[in-house]
Amino acid sequence: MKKLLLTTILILILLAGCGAPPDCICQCDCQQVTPEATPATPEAAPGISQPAHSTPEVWTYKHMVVGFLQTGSEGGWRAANSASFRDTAEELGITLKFYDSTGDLSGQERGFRHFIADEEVNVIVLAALEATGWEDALLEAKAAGKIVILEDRRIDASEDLYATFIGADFIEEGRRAGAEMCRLLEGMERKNVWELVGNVGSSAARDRGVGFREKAAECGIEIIRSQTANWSVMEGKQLTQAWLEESRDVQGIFGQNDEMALGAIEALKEAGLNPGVDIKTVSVDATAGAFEAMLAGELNVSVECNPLLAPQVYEAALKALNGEDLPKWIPSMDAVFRSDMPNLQEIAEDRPY
Ligand code: GYE
Repeated sequence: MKKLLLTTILILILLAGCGAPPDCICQCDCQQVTPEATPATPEAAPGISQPAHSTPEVWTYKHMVVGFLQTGSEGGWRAANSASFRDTAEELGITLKFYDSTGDLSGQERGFRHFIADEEVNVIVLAALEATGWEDALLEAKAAGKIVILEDRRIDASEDLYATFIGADFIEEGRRAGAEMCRLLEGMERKNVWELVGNVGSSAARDRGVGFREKAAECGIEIIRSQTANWSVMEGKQLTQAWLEESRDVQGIFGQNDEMALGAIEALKEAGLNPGVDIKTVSVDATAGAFEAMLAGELNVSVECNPLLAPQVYEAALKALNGEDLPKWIPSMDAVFRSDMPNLQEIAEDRPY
């Protein structure tokens, strides 16, 4: 208890002094983790890792110590996702060790191995920055008896290396965005579309692109520009400005997330164009910023990707700790929102993010 108090005070001083990343603030049982701090390596018994205290007959949320590897803090969706894990852990009395990967893949892999070595941790939750290269780390986690759950982003690894994936069908999201763009460009002679892509290598960026192209091909859409803007407003704006300098022969812009589409909208307005009218705009996430732009008529459609995944993740983790088999995919619930929906204002007011 005295050690915990000292650690908490120390972290608070550090946070106050050095402007630590804003992504993890100490709240009960939520500890900021850095890979440098190497924990003592335990004798990992076969099966589930032995926490400091003995293994309970029946696991409850109070026994759960979750090592969570977040991608970083790249916008509204990510902030809502991080808050979902912190707030739900607090509600359920789960100990959450939060690792902010700050967009750095090698740091995320180090953080993952940090949690494998941490004897207290019995569940590792991963939002993978990139889809490939996780087999070895997953094998090590399995050997150490850790339950591994993927949230938000899929990875290219054999399903028996993790308990389950909880998140959206990104290909389906891409199809929905494509179908909406087809509807918006219906009857138009030219259907040139620019695509603002998420971070290269992520399943979200790869799969949304696949789904969008599937639908685009059905209605004669030409994707004449496609490049990463790393999920960011600024890069979305800069890329659109650069493309506008080359040509204005574009009828639609697809932002693989709200932030990049909002950046494109700013660029269109500064170029004297009318986003949502002259050029149709479609995005994915449906965060508060997207609703604002839809209510202003500048964004035509946002395909929802629900960030509030923590309750499903913790529920699945508890089942896994108690030896229950889980389906390999637990889908999140999503919808599609359009600027011409009559009750859009009401919906926007009720949204938690
Ligand atoms: O669309 C984007 C975030 O993985 C679903 O990552 C997530 C994506 C989301 O940066 O806004």
